[in-house]
Amino acid sequence: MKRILSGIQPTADSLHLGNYLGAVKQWVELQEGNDAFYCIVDLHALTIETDPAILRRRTLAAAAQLIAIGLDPKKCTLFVQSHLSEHNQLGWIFECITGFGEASRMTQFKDKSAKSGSDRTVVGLFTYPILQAADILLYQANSVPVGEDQRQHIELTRDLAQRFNAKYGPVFTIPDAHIIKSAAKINDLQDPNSKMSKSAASNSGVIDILDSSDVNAKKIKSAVTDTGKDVKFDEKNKPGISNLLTIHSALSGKSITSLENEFAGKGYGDFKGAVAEVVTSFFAPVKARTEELLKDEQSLLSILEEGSAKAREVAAKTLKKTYDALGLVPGSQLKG
Ligand code: ATP
Ligand code: LTN
Repeated sequence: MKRILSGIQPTADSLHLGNYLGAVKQWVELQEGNDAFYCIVDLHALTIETDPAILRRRTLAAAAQLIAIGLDPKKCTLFVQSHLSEHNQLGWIFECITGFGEASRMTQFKDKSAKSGSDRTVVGLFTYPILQAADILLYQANSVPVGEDQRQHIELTRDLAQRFNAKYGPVFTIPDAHIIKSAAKINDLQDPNSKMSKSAASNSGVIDILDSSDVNAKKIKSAVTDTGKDVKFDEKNKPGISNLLTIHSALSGKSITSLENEFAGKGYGDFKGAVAEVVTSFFAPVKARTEELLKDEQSLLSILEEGSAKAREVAAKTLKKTYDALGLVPGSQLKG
């Protein structure tokens, strides 16, 4: 069986359509026939200053949404990163084999730190991809389902694993990024040349899973489109319509060509109405199930607790192998 690992940050109250189509949809598919581990990366979320009550709420809300959308805790291991100290322990080891220049070249770090300025950028944002590498390599993952924006971080993870193995022996599996080309980057509805993002300056182009159907339908109907009136996929000249075609196709399962044919001769208005219908009919039941799950916090916590126990079995083994390979003298904690 292939080992799968991926993670999501609890940095917003709701997941958005980009998170779902770029990553979580693949998580749901990959829990069948694979040994899948999915992690709510709350330690990564600390790189953004958050009120403690809000972080706690978002962590539980992320778990509830992932289950509501299709993750089945009987088929996959769903857990919380901070429950396992192994993530930080392995993270430190990789910090010691990552070049400063190498980490400085990460575009996500460059973009995010440029936005806040160096005085307000925390060191955790700089080491963020190294902790991410530890998340992945601890579980000996073969495949990591993520959106396009994470490709460079997975490349770094592969480089670090290869570097470690070459120097200290074959401890780590080299993972592949699992990126579905057709949905790897869902764009903002108001700014169809930028990725839909939790940290977007304005929420008006972001489809949140937990927003009401009315709000989401309104956002889709006021999505920025292009001059002209043909519903045609052309990312360069028609980024807005192309983004909506991608969204419809990924949710309905209809091909882009069949959608172009279906809407030939009809205006943008009809097409946007159809996209709104596909999106809202998909997310309305997810919202209802999430609200139901959040009513029973105890059950959610015990699902996460069980997930963490299963994760620990794998993580502890890898950490022990790593320490041994490095020549760290075993203490009683790691003798196992
Ligand atoms: P931010 O943009 O604020 O950094 P985010 O919205 O990217 O946050 P994450 O928790 O960092 O959210 O991402 C979770 C997963 O969703 C990752 O695999 C990421 O690649 C994917 N993802 C996020 N946004 C998009 C998008 N617009 N299109 C496709 N995939 C996306
Ligand atoms: N950086 C990722 C979140 C993340 C992750 C991981 C993804 C943290 N650890 C391990 C895949 C595997 C992001 O989505 N921004």
